[in-house]
Amino acid sequence: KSYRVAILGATGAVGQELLELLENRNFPVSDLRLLASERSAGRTLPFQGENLPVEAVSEKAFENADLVLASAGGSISKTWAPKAVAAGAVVIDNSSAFRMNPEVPLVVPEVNPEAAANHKGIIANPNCTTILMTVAVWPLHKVSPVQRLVAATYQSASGAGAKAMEEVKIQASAILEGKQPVAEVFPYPLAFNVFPHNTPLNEFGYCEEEMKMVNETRKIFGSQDIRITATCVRVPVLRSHSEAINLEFEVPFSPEKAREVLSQAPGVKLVEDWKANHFPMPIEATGRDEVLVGRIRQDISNSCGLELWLCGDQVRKGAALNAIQIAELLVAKNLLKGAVAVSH
Ligand code: 2RA
Repeated sequence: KSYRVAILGATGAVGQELLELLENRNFPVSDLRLLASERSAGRTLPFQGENLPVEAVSEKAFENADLVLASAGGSISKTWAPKAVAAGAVVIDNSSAFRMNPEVPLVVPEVNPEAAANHKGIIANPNCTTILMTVAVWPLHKVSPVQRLVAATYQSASGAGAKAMEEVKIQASAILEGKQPVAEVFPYPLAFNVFPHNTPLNEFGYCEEEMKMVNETRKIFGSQDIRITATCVRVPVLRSHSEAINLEFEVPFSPEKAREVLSQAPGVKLVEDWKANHFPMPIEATGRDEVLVGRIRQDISNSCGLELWLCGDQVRKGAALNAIQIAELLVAKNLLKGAVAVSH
């Protein structure tokens, strides 16, 4: 079987990664449409040795589509995802638009693949920080339920889009050349700087990015009583997020046991060279499918606490790869409506 696929937001950092992964993972595509804003229409992007045209999104574009991979922001998804579903497609949406909708499964294939079967046309891809963290924490949670989770994130510029990745390079060279202080030009100067994630704050002083980790993790784990707090920070790294995670269990969870569990966990690569003091670094996570986990150690302030450090490619496993893996799950379970049975 092969499928008619549309990528909504094809020219963005995640959209281009989706295109690359569809090709590299030999996803069974019979027809591919690249959709973006009017502004980007007319460009071409490479796929399977051809240069495919980027079209402006329209109702017509979803006709006969079996699968839509959307990564164009929440308002675009709110406008177009229901239309694509009405046209008979399944939409895997990378925006936050539908993630907390009880009708919409929020899926990390290594954690809750079974949730995908309940889709009613839309499946939501979790936020990148949530995906990376749940891939590493779920295997431990299955052994001993996590009571409390404290996350501190070190988020790459890619999370703010391709433009932000360019800006940090411009800022860095401006600083190195001694030009006008970047703080006078950019509201959130990132080169040689960090800043608390600048999404809107709630009445408790938590930003939306932090509340995504709290709320999405509870939905994915199916556990509303796990206590979670997060501090999300943007750092001058290009493409991979890092996270310091502190876990509290009901009973002690030894680092050795955690190491044994994580060394066999899907989507996880244990990176720990204690002698060389070498542990995951974002620059080593970039371009990889796995979440790199290391520096697993007893929390010395809490006998039931465990500390770990992780790095993961925000554009890949943090967004595009997770969405493609959900699509592969749908194909494997024949959950893609209207699949075109094309015999080769
Ligand atoms: C960020 N998680 O890194 C957001 C992007 N999806 O800002």
